[in-house]
Amino acid sequence: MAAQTQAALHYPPTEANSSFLRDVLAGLTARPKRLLPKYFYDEAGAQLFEDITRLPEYYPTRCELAILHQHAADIARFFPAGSALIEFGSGSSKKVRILLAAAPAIAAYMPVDISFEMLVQEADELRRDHPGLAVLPVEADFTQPFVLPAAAAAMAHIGFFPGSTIGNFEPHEASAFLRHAGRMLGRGASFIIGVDLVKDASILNAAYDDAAGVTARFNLNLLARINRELDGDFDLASFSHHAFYNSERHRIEMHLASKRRQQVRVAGRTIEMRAGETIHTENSYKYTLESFGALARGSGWSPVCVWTDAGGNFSIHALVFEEKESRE
Ligand code: AVJ
Repeated sequence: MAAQTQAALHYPPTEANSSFLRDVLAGLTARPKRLLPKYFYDEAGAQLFEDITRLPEYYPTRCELAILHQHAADIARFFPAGSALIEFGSGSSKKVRILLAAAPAIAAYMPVDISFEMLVQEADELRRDHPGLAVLPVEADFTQPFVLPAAAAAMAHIGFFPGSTIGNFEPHEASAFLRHAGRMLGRGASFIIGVDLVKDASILNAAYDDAAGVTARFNLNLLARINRELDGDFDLASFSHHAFYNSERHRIEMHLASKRRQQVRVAGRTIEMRAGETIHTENSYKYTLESFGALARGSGWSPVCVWTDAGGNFSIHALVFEEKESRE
């Protein structure tokens, strides 16, 4: 407790910084040790992720963009005139631009992201390119409850959650997220979701452990971020990137393994690490078309359409929210 108080004095309370501190200390004192993947995306991490999307081994972004380009008109049938599109974790607006070009009757676009700078910059560019569109950015962590802008309250809502970011949730968390999103978007709302598919382990392993070592740098940047923002002293050279497909659980796991027994200081605390002990930094769940459809149905949504790329590597699902009214 005393160490926490001291840390709070060292790192005065911006709200975002204090939840980062709390989550990091909880994760590094848990067994097994873990860190949350949402913290990968500081400025350096967001840039490294951009680099990942251009790697020859990292197929998801290319496959999803191919689906969006090929089926934009078909997907846009789910966007009624005058409706509002809400994107969860927008980052760069490259993907939504493909949909907006195919759906000129959309009235509002609400990107939800934790990075305020990114939101403001992308919003300015979108307003320039779509003068008739109301661009209403929401600075929020979409893994927590948040409020949509009142300006779009009367419009029909469509959710957009590309990138297979839903794969970062445990399946039960993904289900809870879908149900909450449905209640927020409202009965009759549609949801367009990108979902990476189960495939040969060698393809998955290569996508998360690339030859150029970019994914390793992306993973290690989480320790660098802790050093920068939480007064940590992680020696990055004494950790190695481990990524592998866990076929029983249908997920890629990423870990940072300590090469030796060592002590690390973070925000005034001492963390002990055994040689070979890992910090689990990410799960990226893979679904089949059937298993994702079942997850959606179990969360109040009806799957109505699904598109895949030519190689069957990646999928985009269209869901409609049809949860029965509760009688409580
Ligand atoms: C952005 C979460 C979908 O799981 O493929 C890429 C993140 N991690 N390489 C993914 C990631 C390592 C990515 N998501």
